[in-house]
Amino acid sequence: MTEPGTPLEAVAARATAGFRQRYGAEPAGRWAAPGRANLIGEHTDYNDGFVLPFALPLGTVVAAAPQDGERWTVWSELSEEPIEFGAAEADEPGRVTGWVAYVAGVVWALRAAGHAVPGARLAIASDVPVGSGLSSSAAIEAAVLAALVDLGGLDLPTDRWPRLAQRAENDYVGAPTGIMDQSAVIRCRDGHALFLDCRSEEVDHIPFDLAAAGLAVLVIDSRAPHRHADGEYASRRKSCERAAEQLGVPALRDVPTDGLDAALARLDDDETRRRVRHVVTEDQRVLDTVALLRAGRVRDIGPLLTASHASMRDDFEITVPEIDTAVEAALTAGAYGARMTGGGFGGCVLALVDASTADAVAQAVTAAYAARNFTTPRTTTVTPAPGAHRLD
Ligand code: GAF
Repeated sequence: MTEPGTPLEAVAARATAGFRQRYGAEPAGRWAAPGRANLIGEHTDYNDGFVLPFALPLGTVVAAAPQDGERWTVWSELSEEPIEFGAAEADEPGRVTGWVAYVAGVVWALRAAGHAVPGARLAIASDVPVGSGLSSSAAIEAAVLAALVDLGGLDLPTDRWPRLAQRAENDYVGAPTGIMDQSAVIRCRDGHALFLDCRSEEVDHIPFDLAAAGLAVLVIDSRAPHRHADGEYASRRKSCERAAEQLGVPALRDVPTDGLDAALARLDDDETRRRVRHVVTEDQRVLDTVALLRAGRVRDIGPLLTASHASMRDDFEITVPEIDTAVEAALTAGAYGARMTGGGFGGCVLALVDASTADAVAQAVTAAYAARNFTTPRTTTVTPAPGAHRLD
């Protein structure tokens, strides 16, 4: 099993070194944003429902300094040379592509909201793995947003950041995602999970003290290749929106759990019924998980996590064999609960385990993968970390 993430200082040191090397100057400051895992509440955010993510001790750090004019120069560990774009490219969604689009998207969203975004040089380092479903893109958006807001002295309270970062992703990059990831990487607190009502954007910070309960959350990176994830995500979202329309409600969040059977009876195809059942039951599982955590019954959330996984596998149909194998192996090895986290079609699994058994569970998953000739998974334990913040 690998150790929990690189300390943020090490990532920050890489961002600073990159800044000095590429720009021959000192950064004016450094801003960090974490990756996230979602404890429970999947594909509920764009249905105006509930989610319960927590920030990971894996971070993205932006070292930045202002530069004259409306120009943004960006280097990251993903690129050899810095990439530059100006206001014309930033103002036209889709013009900047690849990973820099997340940066250009933030500039665009700020400008579209009427803010005078300062020109800047940025150097980005990250240990949030790309393509593992841990929100590496939201981490870039949030760290860049934090840097630009500070450098420009913009009047923009943090509770408005998630919508701006989401706009960057929806309208500039073109991914129709919900509000969860940006909210998580911006609003999470150390030692807590973030209970977010995705309609009102009200949050409650729920203590999630694993160590006190002798527990650990094991993150298993399935390393499964993403299989048409973008198209499948968009089609799930459409199908939920169509179902809400058929049921005459603003969003599936408005279908009450005790009215689920009646609602399902009004839908005319089985696939849509299963999609709706996932969303409505998942919202309820989030509420039940929050109630248990509030009562200090952390271990008892296990069955809810596993039920969430079954619902994603059977009703929402967003899991893949590597992911299901990881969940089954973790449960067989004694995990209290396990589920895929994130959008699906690959990515990571979370398993709630006794801290003393984390290694054994990780080994059992690795053995199950070997037996099926899957690429060896990466495993690590994590604890809830803080959201985006300025380092210095
Ligand atoms: C992805 C999206 F970005 C989120 O908005 C959310 O819908 C999630 O998938 C599924 O819960 O991470």
